[in-house]
Parts: sequence; C-alpha cells; structure tokens
Amino acid sequence: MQLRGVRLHWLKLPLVRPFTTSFKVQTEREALLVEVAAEFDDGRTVTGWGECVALPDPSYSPEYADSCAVVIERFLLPRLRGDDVIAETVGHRLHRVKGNRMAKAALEMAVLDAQLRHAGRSFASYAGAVVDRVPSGVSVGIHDSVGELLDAVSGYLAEGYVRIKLKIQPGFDIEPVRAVRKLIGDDVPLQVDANAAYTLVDAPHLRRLDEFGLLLIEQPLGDEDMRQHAALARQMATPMCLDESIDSAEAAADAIALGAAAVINIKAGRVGGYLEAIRIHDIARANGIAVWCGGMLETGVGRAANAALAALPGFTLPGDISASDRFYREDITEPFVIDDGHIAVPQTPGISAAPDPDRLAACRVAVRDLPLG
Ligand code: NPG
Repeated sequence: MQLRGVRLHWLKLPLVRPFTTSFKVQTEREALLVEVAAEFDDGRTVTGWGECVALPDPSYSPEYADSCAVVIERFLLPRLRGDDVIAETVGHRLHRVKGNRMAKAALEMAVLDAQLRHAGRSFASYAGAVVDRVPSGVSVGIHDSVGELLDAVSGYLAEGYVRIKLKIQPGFDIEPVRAVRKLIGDDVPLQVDANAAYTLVDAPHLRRLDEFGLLLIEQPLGDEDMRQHAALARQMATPMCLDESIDSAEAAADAIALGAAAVINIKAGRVGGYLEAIRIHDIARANGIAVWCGGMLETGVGRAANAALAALPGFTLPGDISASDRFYREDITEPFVIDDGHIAVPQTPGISAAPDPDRLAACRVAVRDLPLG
C-alpha cells in the first residue's frame, strides 16, 4: 500500500468522574487519533484509524501527545514513503528512530487497520483470538477516603466487573486494600497498581500486602528498576507484575530471566504497537508467565483493539478492559458494554469501528493534515 494522506485529530473527552493515580489526577482524556488514507495495489483507497495513548504530559512515560504528533510528522512518516508499506514491516522501518513507542504504535495501528479493512479481516482473527468475549476488570483510582473507595468498588461490582484493581501510593495502600478485601470477600480477584510510587526500601511495608491474597502487585518501583523489582519479588509472596518497565519484547525477556516479573501487563502503546504486544504475549506464554491487557482510558478505537488482543490464549488474567461508560458518558464509537462481566471482541473488518463523524467533530479540539513529502 501507499499512504496518500495522514490526518491527526486531537480530542478532549470529559471523564464521568476524576481518575486519580499516584502520578496524576485526570478529569478529562485528551486523545490523539491518527487517520490514514491508504491506497492499495488494486486501486482502492481505504481509511485506517490508530489511537495514540500518550497523555498530554510526560507523567506516565517520557512521551506526551504533542511530542508524538511531532515525531510522527518529522521522523516516522518520512520512513513510510513509497508503495510497499505493509503493517508487518512498519516496526522495522521505524526502528532507527529510538524510543517514541506510543507514536510508532499509533501509526502502525492505523496502517494495520487499513490493511485489515482492505482484506475484510478482523484484528481478532489476524491476531489469533481464541474467544469472542473477554472478562472485564476495572481500575479504581485513589479516593479521598476509604469510605468513598468502598462505595466506588461496590458500584463496579454491581455492574458486573469480575476483577478489581486498586491504585495505591504511599499513604493510601494497606488500610484501603484491607477494607476493600473485607468488603468483597476472598473470592473476588483483587490486585493493586502503584505506578512506580515506591522504592526498594519500602519492601517491609509492601510485604504487608501479602496478607490480602492479591492476584498481583503492579509496578511498585521505578520504570528502570528491573533488578530491584527482582529483589522485591524475592521478598514478597504477592506475584510481581510489571507495566512501565516493559517497553519491548527484549525487556519482557529480560524481566522474565531476572525473576522481576511473574506477570506482565501488556499495553500496545507502551511497547511500540500491537505486533510487538503479540510478540510479548508469545514470549510470556512460552515461559509460563501470565499476561493481561492494560488500558490507558482508550476511546472506542483503542478499546476495540485491546479487546481483541486480550482474546489471545496467553491472556489468562482479566484486563483493564472496562465498558466505555466507566470513563465516558459518550464515546466516539458505539460504546463497549459489559455483559455478564465480559466485553465482546469485535469481529468486523479492521481493528475498530471508524469514529462517528458527529461525535468526532463534537469532541475535537484540533486537526492537522500532515505533509507526506
Ligand atoms: O481502564 O483504561 C483503563 C485504565 C486502566 O489504570 C489504568 N491505567 O497505570 O495502568 C495504568 C493506568 C493509566 C491510565 C496509565 C492512563 C497511563 C495513562
């Protein structure tokens, strides 16, 4: 295929309620979508959509939405000139540009979406999905009081979510987790996510989480602290899960070899795209390491991709794939709904439904056509 047009859309979607993590309070999602027009050998031109998951600031990772837009325009697109573009070689063509994985992921996703739409094939079938619905977990932010947290958790359980993930940080960890475990009983799967808020000297404190029978503790230490995660893992009974530290298949292989990860949270944006995400799934599965699909408050475009990814056989733990209304009153696609604790895996050609043009226009704050050179 040949790229004939690339358009960036900056969106702002209000959240139904603030979402607080150890690194940020989010009250709206600023999303960046990549739309490509791809012309195929048969003369057909097909539109593809990608979602860039970078936040508006470098708080979760070094990238941020505007840095991604610049990188896509100045450094990535020039490498996708010519009539021989296929999704499977996008990663290789972009390899000389270091890092900037969320930017690369969004562009590769748009190309893959166009390619699959052209072929009339769903992403689920392409990726090797083995189920047509995936269990839905919910990520619950830090609250001002334990009482408010318990109300939120009760509400999500009533909606049918099958697994609860609690955001924790120093000062909001042992007691909130104890209270939630007491509320939900021993049978509801519960896990915690620290988003790199602790250091290894906190090991004795973190070990107190062991008594709550957690599925896992996610990224307690810094992004670069692979060795220290391995050391912490040896001191805790709760299985160690890495998120921020795993930015590639190589990093996943290292984490497994070091004993730093008994579980891996896979987020395609963080690792440079859905194809790398599939490779990490494959490596983890071959090593007997469980994976689950993380979320970054995606719109319906990215949520569709995550639901399909999570349908691969190694995704043995529920992902952060909630219904659209966990974050948004109105999505830009048909909303994903929770049904009996599950989210349906899209089966239509391409990765996601195209955004609804009216909804897109309603929440768009900027749009830019990129020169193709
Ligand atoms: O369900 O999409 C979701 C949110 C899941 O907690 C969630 N995401 O650290 O994993 C995380 C966190 C996050 C959100 C990280 C946005 C970065 C940006």
